[in-house]
Amino acid sequence: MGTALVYHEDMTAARLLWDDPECAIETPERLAVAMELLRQRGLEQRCLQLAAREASEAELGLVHSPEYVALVRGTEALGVGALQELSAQFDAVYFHPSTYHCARLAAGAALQLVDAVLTGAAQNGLALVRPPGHHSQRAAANGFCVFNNVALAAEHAKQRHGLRRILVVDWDIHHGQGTQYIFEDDPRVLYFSWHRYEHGRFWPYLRESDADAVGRGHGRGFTVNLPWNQVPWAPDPHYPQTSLLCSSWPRPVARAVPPGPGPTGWGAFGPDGQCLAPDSLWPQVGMGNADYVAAFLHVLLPLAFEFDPELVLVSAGFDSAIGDPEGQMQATPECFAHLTQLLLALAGGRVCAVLEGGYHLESLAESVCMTIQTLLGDQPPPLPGPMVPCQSALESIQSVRAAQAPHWASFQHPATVPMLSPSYSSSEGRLLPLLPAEPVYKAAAPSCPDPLHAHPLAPVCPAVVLTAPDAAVHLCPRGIRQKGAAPWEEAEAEAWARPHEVLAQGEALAALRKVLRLVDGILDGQVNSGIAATPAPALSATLDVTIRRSLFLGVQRLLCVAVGQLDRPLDLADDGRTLWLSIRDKQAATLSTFHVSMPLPGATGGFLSCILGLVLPLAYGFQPDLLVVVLGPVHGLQDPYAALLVTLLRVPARGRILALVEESKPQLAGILARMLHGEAPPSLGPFSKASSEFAQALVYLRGQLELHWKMLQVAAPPSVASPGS
Ligand code: Q9C
Ligand code: ZN
Repeated sequence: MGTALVYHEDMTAARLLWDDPECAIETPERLAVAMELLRQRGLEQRCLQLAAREASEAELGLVHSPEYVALVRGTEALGVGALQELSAQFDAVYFHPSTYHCARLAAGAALQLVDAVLTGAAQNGLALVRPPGHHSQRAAANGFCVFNNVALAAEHAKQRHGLRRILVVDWDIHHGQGTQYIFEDDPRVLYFSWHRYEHGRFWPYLRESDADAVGRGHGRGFTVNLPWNQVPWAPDPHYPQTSLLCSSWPRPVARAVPPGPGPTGWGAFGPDGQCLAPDSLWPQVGMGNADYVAAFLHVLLPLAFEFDPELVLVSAGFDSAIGDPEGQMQATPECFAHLTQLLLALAGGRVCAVLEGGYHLESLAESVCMTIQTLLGDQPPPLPGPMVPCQSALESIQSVRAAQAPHWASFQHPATVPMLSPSYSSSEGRLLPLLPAEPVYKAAAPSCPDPLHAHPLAPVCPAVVLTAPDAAVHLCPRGIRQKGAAPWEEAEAEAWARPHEVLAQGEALAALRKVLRLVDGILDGQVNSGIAATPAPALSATLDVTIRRSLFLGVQRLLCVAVGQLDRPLDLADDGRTLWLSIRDKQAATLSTFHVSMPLPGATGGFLSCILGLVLPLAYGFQPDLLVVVLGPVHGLQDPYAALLVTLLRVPARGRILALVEESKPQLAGILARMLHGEAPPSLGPFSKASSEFAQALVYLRGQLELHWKMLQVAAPPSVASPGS
């Protein structure tokens, strides 16, 4: 089952026939240029290519009134004067004699995509269409939209396929008010939209685009609006003095930057030639990668997992990407790879994206490629720029969480504790070493021999390393080949094992030899990820050797997520190269910025808030070169939880994962192997709320860590304009 790409060249026929600056950006080239880049990159050829069909009038009737459909049908026969006159009756709309045909193809493409995914012909897909749909209402065209393609797809999935829970994610930079109106009283469709809002001063200037519009009647809590209020002419005064991306697209090649003091030095340029320059030169205007990822981690995903959708529809507008004249945002195309991969953890991976806006041709085409490539299973490239959400974004996130709290258990816990004084104390009462003053990304200098590319990495088969031969059956799920590399020489492995008596014994040493082979294989790029099993008593020691070997080989940032009773290597330096996160039967504690301990979450809600609220924000802030995830004794995670943990961690770790498990758990190893291979995790089942102790632990850790790990923030810090308050 692959990725469907639904398209028809006829959709390039409609165009603006008179002078109208507002509509001039919605051009046929949008589709042509995106398709051309997909071809050039060899992506079209990797997809299941489907020629779009026209939606029938009956299908259009799922959402639109017969009178409105008849009105649009009538435009086929109109002359230019009459078309212009009719267009003027709507807000930001133009009709062309081919509009009816194009709009029926666009709607049909969305329906076809849903059919392909719900019948199992494809696992996921993208419909490249125009005109767009999300502003279109039951009886009105609006904002370049004629028929509401995504709303029709959702209604079709409900009525023809019997679905009861559909998530619509609208990442276009405009509010899809059309979709909101259509489903505002419908609890079967959860509609999430972020949009440029500027406190109501941005098109379409609607009161109901604000965070306090949550739906009506039975649909209360099933409309989620995240308005962006940062205004381009007022740079964020709170934005930290860090580097950020130039606000130009395409990325500039290295150029001279005036000398002067700066937190990371001057004139730093990233590997792709993006310019990392001091804040004062390019103040933040519009939202960037960190803001979008924070919105997903702290707003959309908690709700989405609590909702547990059967299908995810994406109103995939790319006017929210850098360079777009409408959005004026800063998020780079790579961000859409990350957003897409995060969504693939939902609904068994059934994700259908349908194009909406996107008016900067190059940025649009690049972002479309990122989305398709991620749907195809390739690993996202790293996100450029510092992972620090801006003040304005945090205010928006805080307000939507507050507005939705009555409707979602995920938001019903206290969000903040009073700011702690600088002398932090751990839960054990000891004084903590003060958080280092240097910015997070200091440790994030160019790193280990990682073949980092500007484009997603092609999927690489995860290696599966075994100890007991009879476990092979479970450890090699269908479709996953086992790498047949020879284990390490015994003498060499013994040298690495030396401090650990437990590794001297035959079976443990045999496992270690394979684990070391795997570490080397991941770090020299032979495999992207792998899973290894070892005898339970040898797990902590094997982990210690794994970490030492990785650091020896030059890993600059190693994230270790240790679940269960495992020991942190005693001599592990607290130098920022290793971030140790343990989840076990102990109290929450921050023993340093790079050594965090969290209790085991009992309930679904606790587990989700641990992953989304703590683990992923730390991983995004740290940007590991390698993630070692270990499930040790008494790890307490049922298989679906472990599967979700690994699936979600793949995104910030960009697939570079080494999973260690006990050899007595072949079934767990098999599930993790499938996750590393890109299979979607199973649903967690009915949602249960986190215990208040667990929620408190999370709040405590956030309070301890968010000054350093800025992606943990779910609320804006107190204003710098009023110190001492
Ligand atoms: N300067 C879509 O992206 N013009 N529609 C707003 C503000 C209308 C956008 C003018 C923009 C419609 C699908
Ligand atoms: Zn838009």
